Amino acid sequence: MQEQRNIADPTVHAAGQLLVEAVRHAADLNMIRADEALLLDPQRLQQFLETATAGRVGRVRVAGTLDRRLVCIERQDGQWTLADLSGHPHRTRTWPGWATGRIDVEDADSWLSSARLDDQAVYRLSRPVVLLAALYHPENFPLPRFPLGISDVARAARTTLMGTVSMADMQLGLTLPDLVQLVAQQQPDILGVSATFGQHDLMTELLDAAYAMLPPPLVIAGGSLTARNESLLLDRYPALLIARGGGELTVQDLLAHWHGDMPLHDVHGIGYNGASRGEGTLTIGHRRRTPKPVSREHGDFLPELDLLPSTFEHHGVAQLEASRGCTNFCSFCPRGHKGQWAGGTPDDFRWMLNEMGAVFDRYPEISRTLYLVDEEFIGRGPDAVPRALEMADLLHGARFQWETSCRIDQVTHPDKGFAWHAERAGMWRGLLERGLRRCLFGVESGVDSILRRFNKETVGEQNALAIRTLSALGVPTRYTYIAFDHLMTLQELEATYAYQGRTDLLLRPLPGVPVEEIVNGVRDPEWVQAHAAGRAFHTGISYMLVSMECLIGAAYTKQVQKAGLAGEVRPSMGRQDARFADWRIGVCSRWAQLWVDRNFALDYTLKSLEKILDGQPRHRVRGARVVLKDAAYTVLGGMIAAAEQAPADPVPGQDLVLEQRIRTLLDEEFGVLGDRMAKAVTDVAGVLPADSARVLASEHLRWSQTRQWRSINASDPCGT
Ligand code: B12
Ligand code: SF4
Repeated sequence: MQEQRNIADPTVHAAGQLLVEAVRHAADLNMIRADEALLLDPQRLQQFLETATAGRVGRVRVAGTLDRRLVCIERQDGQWTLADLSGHPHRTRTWPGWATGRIDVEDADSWLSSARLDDQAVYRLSRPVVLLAALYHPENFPLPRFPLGISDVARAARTTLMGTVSMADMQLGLTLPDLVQLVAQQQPDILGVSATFGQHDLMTELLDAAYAMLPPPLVIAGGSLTARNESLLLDRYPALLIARGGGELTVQDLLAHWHGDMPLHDVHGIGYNGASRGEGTLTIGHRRRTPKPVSREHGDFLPELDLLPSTFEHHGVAQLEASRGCTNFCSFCPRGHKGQWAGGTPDDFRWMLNEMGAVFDRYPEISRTLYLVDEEFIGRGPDAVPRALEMADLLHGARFQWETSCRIDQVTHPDKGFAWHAERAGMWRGLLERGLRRCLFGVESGVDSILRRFNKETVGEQNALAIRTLSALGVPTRYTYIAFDHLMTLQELEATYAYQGRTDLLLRPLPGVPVEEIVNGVRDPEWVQAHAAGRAFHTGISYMLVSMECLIGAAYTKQVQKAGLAGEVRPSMGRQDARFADWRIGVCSRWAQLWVDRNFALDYTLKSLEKILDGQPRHRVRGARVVLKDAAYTVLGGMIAAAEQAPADPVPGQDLVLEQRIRTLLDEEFGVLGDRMAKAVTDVAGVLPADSARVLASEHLRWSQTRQWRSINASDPCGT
């Protein structure tokens, strides 16, 4: 891994000045200082330098990662000027193996030096031309998020100093026809496509266009969706490569492969249609998979920031990972793609937070919040607590608020004693003091038999203690909860309803109370009663009435298949349809989804407003969302009561009776909700800024005028 710059190093912010010096060294020219944003994007920087030095120098190349940008300018005397914009001496760079004997730096003790580059070196700095594209359906998720997947892959590619890497993200105003046109214009040697759930249609349209080109680029597809529908894609596109896990080492290997340094079967983490031994051409039917890299084998998992300014210009949010993978194997969460937990080291983050902070500084209207999309922020091991606190210190020191996710067993654990719990409670307070704005916990159930089926490795009582502890500590939380699953019994659904209705879980925040008292108190019914918030647990659940999704490759999906309940595979969504073991729960789940879908856009609008507001307006918006949650809980109770009256064994015609009963129930409840919501929206509108009030009013109008129960294909229980 490359030596990182030190945050305290005065040269960190001086890259622009170093660039001026580099141009003076190469062309004896006093160039105006480049806009700092250019330093984020090597391609634009290269174009800027070519224009600024036109006629006075030969070729210009910009390579390397954001923390070690390498500017190469060919001088008129045939030598090159090499400038490392980090200000660190060239000898401290981890030069790729291919550079040995091809790049000869005269003064390796300086950041700025003359050098001899042979033709092969110049070729390697220029090719392959790599275009990384991220797909997106704006109609489903209006809020853009900084595209970490392609940005991480770009960083890994740039460490090799091979080729040029540019990125295109459909979240940032690019339509699919625009993207197809970009590919046609740019004619990349390698096209990398990143796709997540629901983007299969976009993927095939883009791949059809790419493979229609003559010659077609080498195409590699990665991301959560392709990990699920690998074989479908390989059937349709014989030459396609699928990145089956973290794409960092894969892309580095692929660049080496493109230059003939390694055979395809040595490229880590890909699935492809290989030729049989002795055959020279691609033959369908010889599916190959190469070993996946172990976590962090490639180095860190940090992004390039080319697209961060544009993300902000499109009112998007900044994302980063402080760890990767998870410590558990829940049965519904396929792990093959995301892998085992590996924590980033705080040292990796110093300079990155500094760079991100500098971009935030240019967009003062954007809330200085980082979304750490970790699956499990805290992780395991004896240093878990100090590491988490150190990470938080860094974030706080860089003036960020932040949100993240982790498992509930980071708060309470049945195998651990008082001291462990007190340390953890102290840690949560410490994280709050260091800018933690909210943390998501995937509770998923409070019923032990369901938790066992989900392989959550938690129990209902543990969840209860954790919810009490977190609320007493004042940690803003989001809890996810899977209300319906295909294998559940009606008794389990009843127990689910009871758990969600418990009023002894959410406690009042107790800022002055010592953590030791809280740890003991949450286990003492009298203490709990004295400090209860007086709200049912369901008011703290992010998305009510959620049903299990059987993701392709998940252990739960295999259980469903074994029970003979599996239906059609939907590769475009990365999942498989399934029936419910108890038909009555199936009817409830379907109508619950219709309820969710009918309220989705209004709830999403409220949620988005909540994200950008503070103080009283945020509080009122929250209140309006609770009105929706209360109604959902009433609906759940009504549906269960209706299901209880239907026979357990399907009797012809009974399904229609139950359907009708539930439909009537939902219609009635929606009528009641209409009045409550109108009042809540008026309440909220009074404290909202004018443009937000307009958005809410128009969404509320649309919602109140919708007359149908219709399903849409968008849900957001990822909770991010
Ligand atoms: C943000 C997010 C979302 C956003 C996505 C919107 C957006 N514009 O980004 C929203 C909220 C919409 C969302 C929705 C869903 N999500 Co989501 N989401 C995430 C989250 C939190 C972060 C994604 C991310 O940026 N990851 C970090 C980057 C670096 O990882 P990456 O994208 O996978 O990229 C790496 C590799 O995939 C690969 N790669 C990716 N692209 C490419 C391209 C090339 C060319 C190459 C070589 C490699 C490559 O290399 C990258 C670097 O290693 C992840 C959790 C996580 N930490 O991944 C969950 C996660 C991906 N989501 C998940 C799920 C289940 C969903 C939903 C299906 C949930 C649901 N039941 O509805 C929905 C889908 C909704 C729908 N109907 O379409 C699961 C997937 C389960 C699994 N194990 O595969 C995850 C892992 C969370 C979890 N543990 O449960 N999600
Ligand atoms: S659901 Fe959450 S806790 Fe379970 S394995 Fe997936 S990321 Fe880990």
